[in-house]
Amino acid sequence: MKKIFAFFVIIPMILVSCGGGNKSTKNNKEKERKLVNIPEFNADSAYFFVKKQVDFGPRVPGTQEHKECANWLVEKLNQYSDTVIVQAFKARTYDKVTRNGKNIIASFNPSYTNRVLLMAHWDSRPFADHDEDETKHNQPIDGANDGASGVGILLEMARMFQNQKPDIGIDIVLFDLEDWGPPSDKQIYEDENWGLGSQYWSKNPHKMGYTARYGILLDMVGAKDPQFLREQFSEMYAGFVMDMVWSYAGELGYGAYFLNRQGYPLTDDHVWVNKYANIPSIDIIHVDKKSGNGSFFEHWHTSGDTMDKIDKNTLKMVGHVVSTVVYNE
Ligand code: AHN
Ligand code: ZN
Repeated sequence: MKKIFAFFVIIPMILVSCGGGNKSTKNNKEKERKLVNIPEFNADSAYFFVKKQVDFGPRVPGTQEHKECANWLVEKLNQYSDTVIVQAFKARTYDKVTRNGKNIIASFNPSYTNRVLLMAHWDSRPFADHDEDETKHNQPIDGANDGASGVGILLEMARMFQNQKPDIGIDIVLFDLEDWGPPSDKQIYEDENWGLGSQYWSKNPHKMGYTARYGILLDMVGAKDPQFLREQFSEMYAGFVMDMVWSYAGELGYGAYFLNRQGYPLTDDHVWVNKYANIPSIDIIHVDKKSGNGSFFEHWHTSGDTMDKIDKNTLKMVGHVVSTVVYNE
């Protein structure tokens, strides 16, 4: 009886440990090794980069604050990356005024063909048209979350890449003139009035024939307890990127923020990158049904989008997820 027991219990155990079980351990180890080896994303540093932008004042195209911030962004990116290209362009806003913009592109391993694109917008909105105080509707916003948060995370990632080069090519593109869409009370909404810098870059990339395997856009990624839903255009154009990023987020323990729920379709910079540059790209963007504006984070396009709304834990989480994606390539 004992011998029979040994045959039925021990033999299958040996088979399992020599077969499939072994293989999955090896895969896990390989995965773990990379996950462990990635440098830690420094949220204090990212926070400082967000604050530095906000301290210039609203980065409204055409202003001195905008110019000074551009100079600083170029200086930092020159310090961290292999090449920086400033792409100056002209674009017509909804009010039929032609304005000057600057897209800022920093590249790592510029000769590699295997590339990933990381994006954010660095301009801030000229009007707080969603403020409950109407007298503020014509004032520009600080855009601590709407703009500066994504840029701050990408600057910190650039600093990481300098310390530890990823095995792939990376391009960080900071778009200008994202946020000069018409004020909401004008009721002349058109998708084409948003994302003027990304429309320009997507039709005229900084390098002829430029492409990347996929892109990730960060927009409003710094407020406390964010809700990142599976935005619909991202799902449509770049489902595999969505699946990959959301599954890393889940694995890293952030499933309560990177929700596996369908979000609205949102016209943001990634739409133009998908449409015109044909690079499958997703948008990580904070949407919140509870907010007064019905969709985005609470202080969206108000005078309240200030530094005190920025939470280091959120910067840390998003930086951790995106850097994990990049270093596992
Ligand atoms: C919409 O209002 C649908 N898109 C604007 C995207 C945006 C503005 N992101 C930040 N500011
Ligand atoms: Zn905005």
